Amino acid sequence: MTKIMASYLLGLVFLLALVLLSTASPKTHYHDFVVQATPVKRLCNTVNAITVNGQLPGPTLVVNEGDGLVINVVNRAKYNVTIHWHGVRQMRTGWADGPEFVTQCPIRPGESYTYRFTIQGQEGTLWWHAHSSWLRASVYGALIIHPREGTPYPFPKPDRETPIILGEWWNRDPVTVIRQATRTGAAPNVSDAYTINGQPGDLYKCSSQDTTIVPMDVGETHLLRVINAALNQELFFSVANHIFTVVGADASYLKPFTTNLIMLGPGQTTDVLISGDQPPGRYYITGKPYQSAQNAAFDNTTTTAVLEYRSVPCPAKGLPKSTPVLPPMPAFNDTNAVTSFTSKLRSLRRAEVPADVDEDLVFTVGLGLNTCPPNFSKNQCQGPNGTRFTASMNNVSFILPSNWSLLQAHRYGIPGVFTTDFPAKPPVKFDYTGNVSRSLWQPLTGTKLYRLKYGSRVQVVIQGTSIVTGENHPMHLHGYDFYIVAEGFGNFDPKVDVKKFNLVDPPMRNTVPIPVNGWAVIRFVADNPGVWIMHCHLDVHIAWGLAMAFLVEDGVGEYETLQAPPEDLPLC
Ligand SMILES: *[C@@H]1O[C@H](CO)[C@@H](O)[C@H](O)[C@H]1NC(C)=O
Ligand SMILES: *[C@@H]1O[C@H](CO)[C@@H](O)[C@H](O)[C@H]1NC(C)=O
Ligand SMILES: *[C@@H]1O[C@H](CO)[C@@H](O)[C@H](O)[C@H]1NC(C)=O
Ligand SMILES: *[C@@H]1O[C@H](CO)[C@@H](O)[C@H](O)[C@H]1NC(C)=O
Ligand SMILES: *[C@@H]1O[C@H](CO)[C@@H](O)[C@H](O)[C@H]1NC(C)=O
Ligand SMILES: *[C@@H]1O[C@H](CO)[C@@H](O)[C@H](O)[C@H]1NC(C)=O
Ligand SMILES: *[C@@H]1O[C@H](CO)[C@@H](O)[C@H](O)[C@H]1NC(C)=O
Ligand SMILES: *[C@@H]1O[C@H](CO)[C@@H](O)[C@H](O)[C@H]1NC(C)=O
Ligand SMILES: [Cu+2]
Repeated sequence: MTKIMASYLLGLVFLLALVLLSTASPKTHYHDFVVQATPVKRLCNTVNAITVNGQLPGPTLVVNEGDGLVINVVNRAKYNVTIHWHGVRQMRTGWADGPEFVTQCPIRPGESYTYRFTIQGQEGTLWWHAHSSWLRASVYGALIIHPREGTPYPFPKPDRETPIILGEWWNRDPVTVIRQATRTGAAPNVSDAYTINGQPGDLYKCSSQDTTIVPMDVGETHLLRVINAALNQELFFSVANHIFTVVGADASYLKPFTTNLIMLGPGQTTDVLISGDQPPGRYYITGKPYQSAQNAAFDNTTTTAVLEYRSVPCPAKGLPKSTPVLPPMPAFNDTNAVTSFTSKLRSLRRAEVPADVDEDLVFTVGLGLNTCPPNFSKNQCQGPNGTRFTASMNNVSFILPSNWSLLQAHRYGIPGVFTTDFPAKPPVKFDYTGNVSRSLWQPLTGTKLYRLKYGSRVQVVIQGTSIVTGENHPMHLHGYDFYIVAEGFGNFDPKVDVKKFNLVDPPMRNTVPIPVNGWAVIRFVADNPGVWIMHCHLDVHIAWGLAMAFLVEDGVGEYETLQAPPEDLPLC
């Protein structure tokens, strides 16, 4: 009797455990991030780089959709720092978004701040990085979001998954590099290398011993989660002899398609499947620049890792491993290759694009030149012909506040920190991508926000300009994913181009590379109250002012209202 009872009970417990497992409730992940100076050796030099927990790249965060994150950031470095969780929607938790002087004041040396947020409705690959000066050159890592337990991927489960983080390396403290540029008004020094998972690879000096090796088995399917964490460079990415099946970008699923080349702007991620269908061997994984600006200096090098089949026999003792195969790569300025890739992106599912819009905005994005101010010396004006570089959106070069963050100023009603008169349309209409008169090259400066009512349906035509030079700008919006409903070259023409809008299955992203001398149209619903910066993700352009911010008002009730600020939120 008791025996039967016991086995019955055991069965019940087993059943209960099964039920609990299959409906695993969201977890909360706790992490400590210690920001600290760490000696890092690359390219025959040792640099005291700022890292998280002494790692480069920093720790990979792995969560399931629906999970919470609590990350205590302790600043043991000599610089102010903040951390941004790139692409995380931060619904009502703007206090955890991270851009310095936008949603928080910096975490000063010796201080700490705990970021608390939840991942809701996003699956795939995102990442995190410092959002203060140029610290993100070495303060970055992957954020991987699996579906909820028991929920499959919308593609066959890969046998293996590897984050591939493309980075950019200077043989100097990158903060010194941008400070020098800010002082001189010239373009900052270009980097010394690109990296894959922190390593430059075989084509650079003193690097081949530490080249990143990505293992592969014959017959397996391998999910590469590719992230462009470079500061200032859009990058082509390919793997010799292996075709990609693209399945996601910026933590949104895509209709699968095949290609042997992808391009990522800084800030973007792309998930691709590759198959172990090649003769067992060693194949280069490569990242190299896509450079669309004319006559601009850039780091023209190629980073490599090695895809290595595990069945490749080890070479006899003392012999080197075989030289991997290099994939063919496009020219640095092959814009056609970029267009060919981006035009294939389609949301996997039918998109919920707003059919009508309440806000019909047009924002120009581009560079500019300031004439040398009278009180400046010659070495403060080392831009072209004795000018200083600048950049703007709708002719406003964005200045960050320094005594309050925008979100704190908004919350506490502090006057004098920002204005809400960011123009809805370019203040002057001109042939944006033509031969622009020099009288239009110098923008004004300001901390101007654009106010949005809660729930408003927003369309932004982001129009590139050819001022100084046309360039592909990877525009990133915080706090939102948006649909890219169309893009093209030249000046956006509503009469013609509206017909090209894809309102059925446009890709949803958080960063859109605006075609060089062209435009892109995005749509989103303003359902996340707070202050959200939109900026070019080339860090050199942020420093010049290529940014603006939206102020999204609260709606009605708790679920449409920004949460209260955390008690440990830093003050300026
Ligand atoms: C930038 O490059 C120039 C020329 O190579 C060099 O003299 C200067 O020290 C560099 N500056 C920084 C901050 O790396
Ligand atoms: C970049 O390097 C490649 C060789 O790797 C060369 O063919 C090309 O001309 C270079 N481009 C520039 C702009 O320096
Ligand atoms: C790319 O650059 C090369 C010079 O390196 C030039 O000959 C070619 O016209 C450029 N192509 C485009 C599309 O700009
Ligand atoms: C600088 O001046 C030279 C000579 O006058 C001119 O050819 C060039 O276009 C100027 N560059 C810029 C960016 O203004
Ligand atoms: C904040 O700084 C701005 C510009 O530096 C200044 O105009 C404003 O008065 C300051 N606000 C407060 C509250 O200190
Ligand atoms: C651009 O316009 C200026 C005058 O506004 C003219 O001097 C110059 O030749 C033009 N350049 C081109 C390439 O058409
Ligand atoms: C930007 O504003 C400045 C200052 O008012 C003006 O000189 C310039 O022509 C404007 N440029 C554009 C593109 O609107
Ligand atoms: C750090 O940020 C504070 C404002 O919070 C500012 O007063 C201070 O100058 C900054 N320090 C550095 C080194 O930038
Ligand atoms: Cu830019």
